[in-house]
Amino acid sequence: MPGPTRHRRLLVLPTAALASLLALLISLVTPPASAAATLTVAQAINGQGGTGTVTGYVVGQPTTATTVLFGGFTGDTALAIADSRTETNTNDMLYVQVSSPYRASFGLLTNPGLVGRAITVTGTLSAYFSHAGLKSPTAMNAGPTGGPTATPDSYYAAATGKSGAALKNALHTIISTGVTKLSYDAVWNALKVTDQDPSNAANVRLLYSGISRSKSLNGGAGGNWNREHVWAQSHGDIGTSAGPGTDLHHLRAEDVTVNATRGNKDFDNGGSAVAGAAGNYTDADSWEPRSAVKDDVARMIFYMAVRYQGTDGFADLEVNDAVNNGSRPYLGRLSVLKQWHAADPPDAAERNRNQVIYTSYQRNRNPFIDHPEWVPAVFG
Ligand SMILES: [Ca+2]
Ligand SMILES: [Ca+2]
Repeated sequence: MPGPTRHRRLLVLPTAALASLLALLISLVTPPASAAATLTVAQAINGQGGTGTVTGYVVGQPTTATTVLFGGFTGDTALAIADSRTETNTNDMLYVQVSSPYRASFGLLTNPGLVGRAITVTGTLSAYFSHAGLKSPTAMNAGPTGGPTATPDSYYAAATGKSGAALKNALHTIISTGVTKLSYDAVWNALKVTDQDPSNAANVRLLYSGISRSKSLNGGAGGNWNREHVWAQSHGDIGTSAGPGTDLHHLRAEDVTVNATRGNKDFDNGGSAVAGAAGNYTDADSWEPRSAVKDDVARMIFYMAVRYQGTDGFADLEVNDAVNNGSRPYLGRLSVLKQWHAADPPDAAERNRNQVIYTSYQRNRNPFIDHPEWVPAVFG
């Protein structure tokens, strides 16, 4: 009785399993090009030769075999793509030649907002800049904009599945570990890269006023731009020593006069129009930025509240639902900031800025730009 039963199982059940195994083996050993499968960047690096179609994230512009620009782009002819949006090691990148038909849509000088986007490109898998590459493309397509639907990123692995205080704590650890802190003086040159005007590489784009102004006009005089602390310095006395007062995630280029008018006001709706900064409003206790950057401002404040928890020599910064916070380590108004965030998702320029700060300066990211859904998950 047991004998025949075992025999039937051997004939029936393993057949299905063997069929699955055989299909898997066929998929593994079939050459990618003939299968028309889309390759990962790692597969394309390890399988140079012939033609192929590769999907990866745009991370920068290669200039030598070992150098990739992550911001301040200088040309439209080459891209570096990787399997991770946060890749910084050139060994794990594929260099893609951008031939003339594709430069208007895929050149990084013209399209700096492509950084962080997934693209799929078909061409010859051969060396470019003496580095694993893809040349003579015959098709290039951009995938959907980044965000929560993009490939899971190892950077945020410890935050996966968490919410509330547990998520806040996990994100605090992630964005506080291994960071590089800039000097206040180094912020000048960093802003010339992070706040570069996408349509004029000689200029910075000012946050509130939206004005495009020469990078060389940094300083303290009228008509100059200077370093705006979106989390106002007096709120928690963060100052300008290396730390929250020099953190690029909330420092922005702004006109000297407009910066002084904002002062240390909390953020809220309402007030009178601000001279020299169209679309901005202010009253005695608050500042309302122009609509295009309201959401950016909100995500900067949320970043600061999570990044600074009172454990590194500075105050525990928090968001509250008040204005007139003055020198307290709070910034408001929470309910309005949440509205501004929810009304407008991160755009290409904001995602590019986050990537540049990560790759070129601080080695940390604003999680609320990468995962907008984490704002309600942390702040209710
Ligand atoms: Ca007000
Ligand atoms: Ca905090």
